[in-house]
Amino acid sequence: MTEAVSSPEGAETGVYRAVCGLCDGCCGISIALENGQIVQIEGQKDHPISKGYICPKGRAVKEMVEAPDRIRRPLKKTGGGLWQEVSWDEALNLVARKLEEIKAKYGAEAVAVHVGQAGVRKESILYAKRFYRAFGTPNFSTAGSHCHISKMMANMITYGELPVPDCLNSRCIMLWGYNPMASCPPLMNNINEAVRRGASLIVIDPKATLTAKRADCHLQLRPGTDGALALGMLNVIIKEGLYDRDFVDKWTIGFERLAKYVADYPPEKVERITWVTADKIKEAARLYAKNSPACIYQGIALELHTNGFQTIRAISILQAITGNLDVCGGAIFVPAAKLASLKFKTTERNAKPVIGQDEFPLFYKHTRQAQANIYTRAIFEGEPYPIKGMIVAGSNPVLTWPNAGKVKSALASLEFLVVVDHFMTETARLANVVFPAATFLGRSELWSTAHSFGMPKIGLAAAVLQEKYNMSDWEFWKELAGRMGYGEYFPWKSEEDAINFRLEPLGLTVEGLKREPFGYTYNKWAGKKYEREGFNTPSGKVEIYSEELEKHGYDPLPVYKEPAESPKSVPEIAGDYPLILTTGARAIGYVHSRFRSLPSLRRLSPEPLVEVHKDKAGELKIKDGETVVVETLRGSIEIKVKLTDKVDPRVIFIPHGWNDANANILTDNEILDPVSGFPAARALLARIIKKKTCFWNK
Ligand SMILES: Nc1nc2c(c(=O)[nH]1)N[C@H]1C(S)=C(S)[C@@H](COP(=O)(O)OP(=O)(O)OC[C@H]3O[C@@H](n4cnc5c(=O)[nH]c(N)nc54)[C@H](O)[C@@H]3O)O[C@H]1N2
Ligand SMILES: Nc1nc2c(c(=O)[nH]1)N[C@H]1C(S)=C(S)[C@@H](COP(=O)(O)OP(=O)(O)OC[C@H]3O[C@@H](n4cnc5c(=O)[nH]c(N)nc54)[C@H](O)[C@@H]3O)O[C@H]1N2
Ligand code: SF4
Ligand SMILES: [Mo]
Repeated sequence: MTEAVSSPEGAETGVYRAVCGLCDGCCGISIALENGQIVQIEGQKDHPISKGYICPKGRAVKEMVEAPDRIRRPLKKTGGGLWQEVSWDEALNLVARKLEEIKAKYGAEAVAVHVGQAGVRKESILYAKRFYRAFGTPNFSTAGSHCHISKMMANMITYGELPVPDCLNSRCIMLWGYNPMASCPPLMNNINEAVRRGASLIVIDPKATLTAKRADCHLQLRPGTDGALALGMLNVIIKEGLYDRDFVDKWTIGFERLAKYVADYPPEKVERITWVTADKIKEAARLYAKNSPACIYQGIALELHTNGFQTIRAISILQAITGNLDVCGGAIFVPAAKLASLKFKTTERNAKPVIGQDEFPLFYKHTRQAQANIYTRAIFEGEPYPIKGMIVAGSNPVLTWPNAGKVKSALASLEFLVVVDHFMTETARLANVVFPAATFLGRSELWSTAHSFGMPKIGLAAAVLQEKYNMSDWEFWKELAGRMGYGEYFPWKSEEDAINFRLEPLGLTVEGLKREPFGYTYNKWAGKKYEREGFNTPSGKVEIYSEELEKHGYDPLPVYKEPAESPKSVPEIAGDYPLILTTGARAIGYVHSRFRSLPSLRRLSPEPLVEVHKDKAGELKIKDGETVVVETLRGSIEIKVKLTDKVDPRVIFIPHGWNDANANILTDNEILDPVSGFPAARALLARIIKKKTCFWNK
């Protein structure tokens, strides 16, 4: 391919630089267009982070853009339940009218706006926020209801920052419930490089993944017992004096109380809880504590538990007391870019509480968002008041939210549902109106490597394609707002106009950023920020003991509680549901529920499979490839068996995002993490039943 340029500037033939928006990897891709059609895609070899790499999803971008099943026109459901193509104007006017009707009848709070994983960290979410504020509902939620925020809250409450692991300068890297080989391959490349340079690798994962096989130390624990494991490691580190005394004395509060608490978690006891041998626990604790600087990646597997928040606190404290905060090679506090806010203050505030505000006050305090996992309660029981309408943009709740059976019937029962997506998803099928969104190649937005790679850089991913029939999410929110009389809140003429406004405090412009294809370094990391400013907590120190938690009725120390569903917490249920189920470990070819219809990606993982240990399969008399029924207290799915020796015989693994075998039929939205409201997607009780075969099939 010839040299890529940064943006098409009206031309539709040429080679253009784009930034892949499908995961946090921010890979640089070169896209060759001929008359507006993609003819070739490849990684940019000169890109400083991705260095020419793109994963199978990046290579499938052409398939995604041109997918025959992509929606190209707004669709309206007719009285007979059939879909009718309508103009953008008609669809937007219809939605504006219906939303006004609901507002007049029940109040603005009866409409919830949800932006899913495809919209978070994108610029267009800022427009979605302006829309919900202008409309007057307090109920705005994001994928943060089940992703990232629990970790963010645990770190913020403990030391006022969400640090980023600085793996390239680290001597010991711990991947805790995190598998970047599938979830962020460019980051795995950096980790591999650090390991080549001599860093030790510790992996904490109930599965012997390929990443785990590369580790110096793999702790194959029982799902959901990470908190106990962290306490066991703290026990060893404190008992053996392997922590940083100066740091602890000067910069922490509550260490003595922690020491007393973890004294009750010796490795031998933790072995009985976690199934990891006491020797392995000691080995990992020593390896980590004696090889500073060391860093810990806190994966989503830690968040998706009923005890996830406190587990992450325990791990955060582990990295604090070993002196690894804000040091090169440790957990660094990366400065955020000072961009102008697109937030506007409304003069009228809706007096109704946000859904989840009373139950999860700290989640609300840290996000100002609704907790989407309990929308079903508002829809079915009118608690605390009814939700009657919803706009869902960039999410597929029927496949991704906990207790999906209930979610599906809740969404189906709404008076009005609007979905903005590329495809007719299982959620879109329930909608009254579906809008065809442009892909990330059809819009302009900022990207940053601050939160993923710890590099304080921002850059511009300029629109590369003109997707004739699809509006970008930005335009959708602006156009809808315009029709509802909120045009004044959307004064920017274009996405780039709004981005220019955002960039002003940095003295940057869209045009300027187009000349910085690898991003602009907006700040320098200086290290040990706390020595200059203290920690951003009420005490100015690392709050091992948190009065803020205590004030809200939560445990002030990072206590371990069994998962709500476990053989130890509910043995009476475990009698009938003896297996431990973990769902949703990432596959490299898919993003959650996306891409099942793209041939090159489908080939990589053609069907959903439940992974079962060979011995357990023998005991249950089930064979490889056999279709079985997996059941939990919520419901059951049919799914094919894959035999493996990579998991413990007591544990089974099911991927999420498949309509054919929806893992979230099995998950729960009743018992949630008490602090964050996160669901327990990674530790539930289940059973496998042999499918009854009709006698003539035998
Ligand atoms: N290809 C791809 N990449 C993605 C995504 C995607 O859908 N597809 N999604 C993106 C998003 S939104 C997120 S949040 C990230 C998540 O990315 P990661 O944080 O890497 O999460 P997973 O790969 O889902 O899970 C990591 C590991 O957790 C293990 N695990 C399961 N249960 C437990 C447990 O109880 N304890 C521990 N310690 N480990 C457990 C699994 O075996 C798995 O190997 O990925 C992002 N990147
Ligand atoms: N059982 C189980 N459930 C889980 C998880 C798990 O590990 N286990 N993980 C959870 C996590 S971490 C997350 S983040 C959530 C994610 O859950 P969701 O937020 O529902 O994410 P997706 O399934 O990726 O749905 C994104 C939708 O947006 C569409 N889309 C893609 N790009 C765009 C765009 O530019 N604009 C618009 N409007 N639409 C677009 C896609 O076609 C897709 O239908 O799932 C959660 N659910
Ligand atoms: S790793 Fe794949 S999905 Fe992630 S940014 Fe790179 S090409 Fe895109
Ligand atoms: Mo996520």
